[in-house]
Amino acid sequence: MKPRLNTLVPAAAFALAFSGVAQAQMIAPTPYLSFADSPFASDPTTVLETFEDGALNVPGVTASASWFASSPSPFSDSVDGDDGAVDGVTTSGYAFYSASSQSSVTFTFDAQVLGALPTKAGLVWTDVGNVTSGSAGFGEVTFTARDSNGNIIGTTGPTSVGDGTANGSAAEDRFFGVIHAGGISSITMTASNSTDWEVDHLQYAAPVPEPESIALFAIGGLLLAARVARRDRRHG
Ligand SMILES: [Ca+2]
Ligand SMILES: [Ca+2]
Ligand SMILES: [Ca+2]
Repeated sequence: MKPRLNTLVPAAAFALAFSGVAQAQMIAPTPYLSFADSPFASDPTTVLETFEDGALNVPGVTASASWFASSPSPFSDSVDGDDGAVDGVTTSGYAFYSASSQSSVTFTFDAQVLGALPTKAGLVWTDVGNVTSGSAGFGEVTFTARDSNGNIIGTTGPTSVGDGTANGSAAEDRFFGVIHAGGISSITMTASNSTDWEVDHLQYAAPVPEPESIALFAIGGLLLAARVARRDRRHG
């Protein structure tokens, strides 16, 4: 029997309308000295990568090539609190470094591993050193989030960042984030004038969907399809 395409299309339209209800909320850059400064700190499902074990290894996320966790050094610029003290000292922690070659970093989330795409995601910009234009130690960064189809759902910036020094410093550090109920497949930070910069505190939350909301969603789609099928029988 031929599938009744005309009954399936309205159900798909319903699903699209439903998922489109929630717009992405971009979180303006905010000062950040420890995880307590995160807008996601009060959400117990938030997963935090501090890079303090020298690797990106929290579940369900991969980074674009070449970036690596940089060891503590005078040029490493971790989130301040990662060494156990919010004291202005940032060089005894790990950050995630552009390898002197990358102007952009993308973190891609795996819905299979996480159970669902995250609905919250963010990271902290911590430093810029050498630049390709402008003044050393000052950068321009843009933060972008994408949905499950890879479409851009929001952009923050370009935002001016930096304090003029490649050495570790805390007051310049900024959190960038996004909230999107429909799911976030990736976040990207791009520096328009540098391949010598660092980020830290990648974080995301992928709450398990509530069973009743899934059931309601499915029932809604089925009811609509059934109504259209009845109408088709009457008019067909
Ligand atoms: Ca510190
Ligand atoms: Ca760190
Ligand atoms: Ca810094």
